[in-house]
Amino acid sequence: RKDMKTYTLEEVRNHDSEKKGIWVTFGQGVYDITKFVDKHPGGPSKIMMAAGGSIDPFWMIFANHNTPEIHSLLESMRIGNISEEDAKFNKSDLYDPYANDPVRHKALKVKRNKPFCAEPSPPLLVESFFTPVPFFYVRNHLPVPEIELKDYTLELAIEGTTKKTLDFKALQKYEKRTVTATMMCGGNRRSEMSKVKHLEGVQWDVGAVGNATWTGVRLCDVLKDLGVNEDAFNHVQFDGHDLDPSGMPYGGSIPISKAMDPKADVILAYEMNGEPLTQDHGFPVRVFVPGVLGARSVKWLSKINVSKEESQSQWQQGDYKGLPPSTTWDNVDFNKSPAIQEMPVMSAICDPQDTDKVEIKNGKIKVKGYAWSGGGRKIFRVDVTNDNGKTWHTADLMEDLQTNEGRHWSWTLWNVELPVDNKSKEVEIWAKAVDSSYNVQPESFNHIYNIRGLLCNAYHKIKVQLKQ
Ligand code: MTE
Ligand code: MO
Repeated sequence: RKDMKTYTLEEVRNHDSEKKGIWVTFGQGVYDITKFVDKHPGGPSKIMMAAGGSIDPFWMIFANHNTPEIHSLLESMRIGNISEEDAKFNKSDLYDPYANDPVRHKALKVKRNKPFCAEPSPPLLVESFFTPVPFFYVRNHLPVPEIELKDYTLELAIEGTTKKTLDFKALQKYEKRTVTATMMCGGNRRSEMSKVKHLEGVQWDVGAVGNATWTGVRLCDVLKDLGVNEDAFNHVQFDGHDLDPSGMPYGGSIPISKAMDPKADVILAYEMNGEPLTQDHGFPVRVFVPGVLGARSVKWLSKINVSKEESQSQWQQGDYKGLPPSTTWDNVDFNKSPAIQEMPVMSAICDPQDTDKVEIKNGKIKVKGYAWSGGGRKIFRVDVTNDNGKTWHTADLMEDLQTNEGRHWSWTLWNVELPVDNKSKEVEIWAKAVDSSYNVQPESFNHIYNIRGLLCNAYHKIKVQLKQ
């Protein structure tokens, strides 16, 4: 690479538009990314922020870009170098925006460090109906913002115009409510879908899910007090205090019908399992939306905006959508697919885990897991087989708290004893759940594959070794 042409920072700076060509630097390299801009998975606007400049600081925020695949993609667009002095100058004012992230429990398995993404081990997950907060999965997209309670404000707006600003005390004046509910990431179990074809994104196992009590005030009470007329709008948008390098917050939205329905139990939560929210889970206030994917439960809530439109955030418009199986990164049109809200029926085997060695007791092995469906649908049944579906065993569903029709927000833990053939060394176990709309999980990932790796709800299949 030493034989390549050397450019000045001035020359790079001049290439900041489609007309003149779009150049960026990374370390000492100069790259012509003009043709790549439209294909950038994060959207052209994100990558255009770096046009004519150094992408190093962006990659400190979007640290997940720091992979061998992306480096070789970038190298293929290299046109030259900047001088060593210029590269030093580019780096001089870098600081790590993740330096102040909180300390996490060792039991969380880190899937990505910056931004922080981690999940508990599956056997630990099904030990308790309520997931202890230190073991609750964390999914951050940006550095964790540090907010002091005395400085916290929540802006309430209608079509972008601020109508009211609440501090923490003002928010607490609304009636205190608690809802018990499960939250699941839209990408839970992505690592299994990845086996069909490689997927970008956090390689979640089955642990991007947890169950907790969420205490705070009802969104419908706050919106009613604001005088919102449900029929005049379509969506309620949420922004977080976590900002990307251009100053854009994490954001998402839900339909106004859900936001204003007291029975939808949408909470502006300041407690989780009876304790103030921790920094990772959105201190001091997050919205919690039961029955929908985690992405809409915006943490570090800074603003609520009632609108005719959905959130324009990248995470509502260009991510967390269910795409068709044959769509590729070259032909994807995110406008054609609706944003995911309610999640489909899901289950997973948690104990034992794939490749575990299992003890046989009285000719049987014990299997434990969870099942859950979005939209408040209850789990009616979990079917488990260890002979490729010739025989299905009905699992015992553990008792749970919420039985209200259509408001079954919590997961169902289950267990079953499977009779096994003493002579076999290995068994394959499959699990599938049935929800109260009699929705069933699809048998395999082959036909639900999508390039975002979302809605990964095929039968869970594991292989275990039998101890003889
Ligand atoms: N809210 C903000 N402000 N920033 C985020 O990165 N991640 C979302 C959602 N809310 C996110 C957010 C996603 S994708 C999920 S799955 C959940 O938060 C995870 O919540 P948890 O980290 O409390 O488990
Ligand atoms: Mo998520």
